[in-house]
Order: sequence, then structure tokens, then C-alpha cells
Amino acid sequence: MTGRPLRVAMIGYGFMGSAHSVGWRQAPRMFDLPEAVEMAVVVGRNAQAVADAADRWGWAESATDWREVIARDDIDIVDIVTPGDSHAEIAIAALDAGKHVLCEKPLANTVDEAERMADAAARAAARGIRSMVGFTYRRVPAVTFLRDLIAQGAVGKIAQVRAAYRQDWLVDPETPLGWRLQKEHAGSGALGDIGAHIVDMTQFVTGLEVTAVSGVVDTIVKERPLLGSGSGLTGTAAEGYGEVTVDDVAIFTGRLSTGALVAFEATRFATGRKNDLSIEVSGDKGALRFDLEDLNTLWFYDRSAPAQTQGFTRILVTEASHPYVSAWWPAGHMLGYEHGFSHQVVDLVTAIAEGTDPEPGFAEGLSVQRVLAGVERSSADGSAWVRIDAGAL
Ligand code: SOE
Repeated sequence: MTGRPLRVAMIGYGFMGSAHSVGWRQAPRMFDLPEAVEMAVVVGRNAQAVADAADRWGWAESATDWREVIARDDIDIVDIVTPGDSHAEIAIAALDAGKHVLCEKPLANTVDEAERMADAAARAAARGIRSMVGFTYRRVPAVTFLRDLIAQGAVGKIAQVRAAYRQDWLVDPETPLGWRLQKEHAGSGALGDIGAHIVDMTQFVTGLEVTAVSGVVDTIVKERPLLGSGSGLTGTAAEGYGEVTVDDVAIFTGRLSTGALVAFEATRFATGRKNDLSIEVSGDKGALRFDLEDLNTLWFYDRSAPAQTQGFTRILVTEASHPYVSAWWPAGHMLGYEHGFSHQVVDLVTAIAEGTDPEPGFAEGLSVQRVLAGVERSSADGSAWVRIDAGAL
């Protein structure tokens, strides 16, 4: 402990930068954090744009050189919200410099990078330095509660899982070629960007590991207008076309450590589906279902209920006794997309204060990366099953 507030440097300032800023701003106001935090500096390459971001989101300073910022003695936490191609370099440098690190998902663009990051995190943990991957949806209260109910045996022995993340922002062939569509920046497409969430969520809620995968990835629109201004998700097109080098759709099957099967679907071509992450876990005692487009709700099917009245019951996850909820509004009042980013801050700062490793750590980020690589291998080889054992990918 330094005896002063934990000072945060955020590297990157795109869409995720704004979401993380909301988390850093709101968490200390709404929760009783064990340590005070200060939004010290936001870093980006364009001096004017990053200064504007600092003003808008409430960072005390802005800077253009992340290496200089990481070297500063007055920075305790480095929050990485850049595209995946710089995660490994920044995270390893920050951990080696003794900073706690929060890194956006997916952890890296390749298994090799993720392994090096997990090694750096393990070395740093031995010195009391903490690291965490931003799989923020774990911190939607209904998802955390779903995990708790499964751990308490609500669904019994898990027979199968269905996990889908469906968006439609690429259905328009004129959507420009942002960084999320370029392998050298993003690593992969729908697979890494949103498939990573459902792989992590499946492992999180079931407490089981994906041990093998079989699947296909496909690119539906192979060329798109070059990006003019703005970011990948909201940008405008420039003259000329470029090649899309990542997948648009990934459909795959996973096998869990108990042998249970998972049907995974990650796509940016599900027309009409805006941000539809859904998971359903089916067991011999019951089933639980969550859908991000209705994120305050959990559906529970209890097989022990009388047959006449059996059915999926709606649980509104807005009670003070539900995870994270009591810090916000009186019971019954809704939370949204941004609240998970505050909950992530709460859990990271609590772990730092208590001297424990936050979850998910880089080792868990690496396990997701291996699953993603396994799906790509299965698709490229046409192999029925690719095992996700350490060292196999
Ligand atoms: C874009 O597909 C995206 O912003 C993801 O990158 C995020 O992880 C997810 O929260 C929403 O969709």
C-alpha cells in the first residue's frame, strides 16, 4: 500500500475507453471501495483527441507516450483498452514495471502472446502485483447470480450448454474496414471479439473447462470500403476497398471437462440481433437462461416444481441481496450495460487491497485464447475435434 489513492493510467480511448472511464468514475462514488482511486492519466497517440477524451471523461491528465507513463512512480494501475495487437507489449511492460494491470478482452491476438502475458502475470503475482482480464459480462448481476445458482446445485448435473453472441453490424456490406476487421490488429473477427465472451462466460458459470472444440469460421463479405474517419464501429467510409482478413461468423461445438457439450455461435451477421449474448445451461434438476438484451432478468426452470405449474420462471435480478445491486438503486430499479464496468473496478481494487488475485486472471484469458485458436485450427484443417490441452496449440 502506498498510503495514497491508487492512481490509474488508461492506455487507449476508443469505445472501451469510454466504458472503462465510466467504471473508474462511478465505482468509487457508488461503492465503499477499500482503497481510494484517482483517474490520473489517459494515453493515446493523437494529442488533441486524447486531451479531449481526458476532459470529457474526467481524467486529470492526458499523454501520448505509454512507455513514459508506465515508468512514472505515481502510477499504480494500468488499464489497457487498445486493440489486441498492443496488449502483450503494454501489459508485460507494465507488469515488469510493478503496475497492477487490467487488460481488455480478448487477452491477446495469439496464444503465444497470451502465454507470455500469463508468464509475466505469474512472475508479477509473486511480487504482489495483480492482473485481470476485462471479461466484463461476468459482472452483470444476473450472470454472477446465475453462476452462484449453478454452484449451489440449482440445475444439478450439467447436460449441455447453449451460448451465442449475435450482432448484426456487418450485414451492411458498406460498413467500413475498421481495425476489428483486420487480423493484424484484432487477431480474429467475431470469434475473438464476441466469441471470447461466450467461451469465458461458459467456463465461468459452469466452473468447467472447455477441453476440445470443433468448428468452422467464415468471412461472408470479403472486401469493404476503407475507413475514413471514426472508429470501426461508428466510422465513415473513405474511397477504395480493402480485404477483410478476419472471420464474420464462428460456429463451433465445445466439450467440457465433464464431457458435456456446448453449442457456441459468434456472429456479426445475425440480422436484427444487436447485442444478443445468450446462455442457457441445462441440467438434470433444472435450467437457467440469461439474455444480455434483457440483462436484469434470469429465467429459471425448476424440475422439482409440480408438473402442472412447471415452466421457466422470470427472476428480476434487482434485489439488494443480488450481486452488486445494493450499491445502486432501491430494489426493482434497473441496471444497464455500463454497470459491469464499475463492478469490474470494485473487484480489481478489492483484490489489490486484500492482496488476492482477481478473476479472471491472465491464466484464464490464456485458456480462452487456446479455445479460440482451437476453433481456427479445426476450421482450417477440417478436423473433427481439436484438444485444448496446454502446449497442444
Ligand atoms: C463489438 O463487437 C463489441 O463492442 C465488443 O468488442 C465488446 O466486447 C462487447 O461488449 C460489445 O461489442
